[in-house]
Amino acid sequence: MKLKIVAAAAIALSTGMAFAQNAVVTIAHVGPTSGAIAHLGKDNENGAILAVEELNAAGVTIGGKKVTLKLMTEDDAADPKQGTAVAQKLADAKVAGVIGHLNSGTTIPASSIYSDAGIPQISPSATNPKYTRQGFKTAFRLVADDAQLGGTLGRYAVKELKGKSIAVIDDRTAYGQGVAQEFTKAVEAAGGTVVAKEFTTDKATDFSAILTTIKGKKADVVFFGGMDAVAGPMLRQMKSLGINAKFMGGDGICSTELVKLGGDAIADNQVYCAEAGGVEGQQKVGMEDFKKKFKAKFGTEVQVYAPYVYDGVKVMVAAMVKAGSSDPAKYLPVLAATKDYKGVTGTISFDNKGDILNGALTLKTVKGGKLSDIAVIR
Ligand code: ABU
Repeated sequence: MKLKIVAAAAIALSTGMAFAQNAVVTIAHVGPTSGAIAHLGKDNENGAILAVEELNAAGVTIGGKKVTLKLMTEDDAADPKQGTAVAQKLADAKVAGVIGHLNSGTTIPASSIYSDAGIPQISPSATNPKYTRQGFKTAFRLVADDAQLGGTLGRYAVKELKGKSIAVIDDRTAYGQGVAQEFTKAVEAAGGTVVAKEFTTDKATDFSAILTTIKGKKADVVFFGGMDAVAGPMLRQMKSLGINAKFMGGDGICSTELVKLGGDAIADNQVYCAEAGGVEGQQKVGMEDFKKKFKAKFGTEVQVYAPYVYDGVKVMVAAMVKAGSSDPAKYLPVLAATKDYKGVTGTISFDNKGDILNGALTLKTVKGGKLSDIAVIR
């Protein structure tokens, strides 16, 4: 675990702000910045850094006082135990709010610690429905959930891809298992047949046994509930075993990294996935501007969820400004009442569970070595 405090001092100096005279409000970001999906954790963390820098540069006034935002960044390594240790550390530090965690497997156990401490938590990417169904007033989510993801992808597999023999693999995580179950339910409800249910882990690298079983069942669609770091090597092994099936997954594989990891094992229109959010029409302009700004600052493309982290920080700070206080007890009800906040990820309002209202999905495929949008679905 590492603790870094970034942005505030540098911004204060570069903008000439009187850092020492401003009250400091500390917000934390948590994600896996080490391990197999560190590229996703770093992507999210960079979204938070960008938001805090912009807010400090523009100047933030809360309750009539100028404040400087300080960002604490923590690594949970996508590990549930490390996730709860970090959450306890942030609760002890009395941070004003938390943006994170990235994985459902860390977000859900951490959420009870934040709830006990009264600290608002916004997850930009955890999609397991349980997160916002525990009755915690402090839990918010900026993306659609696995029921929506798995349901849409399951129907698409049967109705659009015309899958006749569908295989399902999951990585046994809270996310992977949940999204695979929702996918299976939707396939069966749409009249499709699941011919194999296999599982692996989020650290596995050899899939030859389960892929050989799937090949024997003549699957024409393979769904994987898990993350890009596992899906990439799985796609390569499918190719080397001569499996030409379509490959589907949820938001965990819908990253720019998947295209790199899969490389020439990915044929055009073979891979289908869904990001658990999406913008249409005029809102695309804001998202494109964000992506350009992000690339200019960090030198990398957005993976998936950096824009949702960016909006998470901004919507949290907007609630503090509106409440006139960064005290969680005072700004939490204002955050919960957020209505029609215009973010780069779309219009943000929360329902009474803390879920995004009218959440979207963006269905994508890989074509020409790039992720390409098929449709935004609500
Ligand atoms: N939603 C995909 C990645 C994060 C999760 O575990 O939910």
